[in-house]
Amino acid sequence: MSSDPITSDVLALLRDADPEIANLIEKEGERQDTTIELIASENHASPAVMHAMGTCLTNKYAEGYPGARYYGGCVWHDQIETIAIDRARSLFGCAFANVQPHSGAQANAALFLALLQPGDTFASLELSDGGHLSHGLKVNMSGKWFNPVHYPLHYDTAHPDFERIDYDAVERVCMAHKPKLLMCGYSAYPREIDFKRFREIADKCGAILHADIAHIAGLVAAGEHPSPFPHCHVVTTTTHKTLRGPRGGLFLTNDEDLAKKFNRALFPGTQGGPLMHVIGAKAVAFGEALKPEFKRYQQQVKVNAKALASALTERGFRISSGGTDNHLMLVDLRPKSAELTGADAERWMENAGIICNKNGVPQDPRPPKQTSGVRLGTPAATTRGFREPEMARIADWIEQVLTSAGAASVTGRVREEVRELCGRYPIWSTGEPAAARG
Ligand code: DSN
Repeated sequence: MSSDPITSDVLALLRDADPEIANLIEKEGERQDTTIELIASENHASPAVMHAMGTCLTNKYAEGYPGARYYGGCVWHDQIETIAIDRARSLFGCAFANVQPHSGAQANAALFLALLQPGDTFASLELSDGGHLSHGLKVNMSGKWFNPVHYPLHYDTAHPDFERIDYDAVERVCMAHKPKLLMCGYSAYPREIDFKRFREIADKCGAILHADIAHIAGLVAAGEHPSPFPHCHVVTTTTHKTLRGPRGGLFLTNDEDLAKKFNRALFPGTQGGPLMHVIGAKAVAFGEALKPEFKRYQQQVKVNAKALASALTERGFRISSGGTDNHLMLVDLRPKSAELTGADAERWMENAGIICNKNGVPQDPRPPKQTSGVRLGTPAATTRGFREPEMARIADWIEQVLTSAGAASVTGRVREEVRELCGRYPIWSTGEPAAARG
């Protein structure tokens, strides 16, 4: 039975209406409650955020923008969307926000439509080194209809910035290819991004600078990662990762002309009706993020990430780039065992109740479905109240499970210990995420 009061309320109704789905939602609530979530892009949204999503707002078409809709009956929707926009602007300190993107990838697709013509060149990080599929993967629209060129990390082990962005190489790539758009912001990069340096390069090669801060949005909002503003022309993000809101996307800028272009490219360019129930929940989440306890939460996310990275290093794992400045780390499993793949590690850890995803490490010789590493993040575990001692325990459990090659006797014991620890840190015990209670 889930400790989440919203899911419990909904289940009471659903059990009669649709017992089959009710049963599966109940199992998922129980899974989240009793396992440790280390997927760096996931979090536990508050009951208030989840509640806003499960309301009558879902029933309404509100194509257009506040005050300029294509449907009647939008009076309350206009107010809700305007509040969401105003809170997003305050949170990120910028002049314009569009809260309608259904996801980060949708926001990026609209950005391409707004700023580029088919065949135009843009620059982004080598995707296998931490980029995102919407940053130029061959099978994605961004890679099929546009011309991505990629910049590297430092790959020389002797270099002091080993596995960090090679800014000189970014400049070389950009000066050679003159991209219209220069993208920074990543899915698996554990270090701070130097937005100022990126802007210098963008100005030199004549590119528009775009930051995709999907992963670090919560840290940025809390002042725990440097802001992309005033350096970046345009910013996209998701709202459900470190930002701890509903699943969705967001666009931000200080440039009125670019804001207008993006608005048209999103609607009617790439999306129809906005998900008003999600926009209501975004407003609630942005309100939560404006509170002082959100900063304390983000500080603890970083402290926990550093603690987990150190504890894993002490136990013989290699952390890509030697550590982390943000909420995530890439764990290279090879120093522990040459045979161990990320796919095996993900499966064995899940058997023990520790959830993560396999992830390539920079220059990984193994294919994406195997990988030599796993990506771990602390946003969700921090939400439920875990601190440094729990990070050390998690590192112990990971080592025990992986050195036993997933032996049933070890994973079974660890599964029970994980369940016991999670029982002492229920995600939703008082109606607020544990860490928000201060
Ligand atoms: N799929 C997300 C992640 O896990 O990083 C990025 O959108």
